[in-house]
Amino acid sequence: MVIAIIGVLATIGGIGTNTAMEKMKKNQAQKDLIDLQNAVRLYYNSYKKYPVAGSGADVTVETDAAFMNPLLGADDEALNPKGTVFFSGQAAKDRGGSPAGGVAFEANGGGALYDPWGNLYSVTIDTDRNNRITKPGWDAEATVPIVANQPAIAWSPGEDKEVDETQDNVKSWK
Ligand SMILES: [Ca+2]
Ligand SMILES: [Ca+2]
Repeated sequence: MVIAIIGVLATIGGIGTNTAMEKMKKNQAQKDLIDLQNAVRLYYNSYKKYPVAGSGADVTVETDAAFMNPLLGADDEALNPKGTVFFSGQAAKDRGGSPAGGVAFEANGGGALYDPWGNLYSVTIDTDRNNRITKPGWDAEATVPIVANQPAIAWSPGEDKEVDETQDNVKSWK
């Protein structure tokens, strides 16, 4: 009887911990998204351009090392000659051999940024500079399809790693 009760309590405790853990991960992802947005804004203020090349329309990239290096202040003569740190992320943790929850730092001080579930974030940047960014197609509940007056928007596909399964996606906009 006592063992059975302990078992039940342990199960309830386990569920509670998982929910709290998941909430912490969502909060971390939300913070990363806002920090990314701010990093792009600070970069623009510093260099009067965006760290990605425009192509006539807004550009969407993932937070791989190529995109993150100039924001992290990694050695990059072309895109960040001042070496300014625009995004200061924590180091990624090792989740079963894959990085998650931070920057997988490389020797040059740069590296890819992973969300708490091991995905790269996606970022759309206002490279056509019209102060409007179209929300991604998966955000079907959006009544207003445009984000105005932001240099960038960003999102994560969430725990299920599927952007088309939207219920757990995390996004920088309302
Ligand atoms: Ca735009
Ligand atoms: Ca998802």
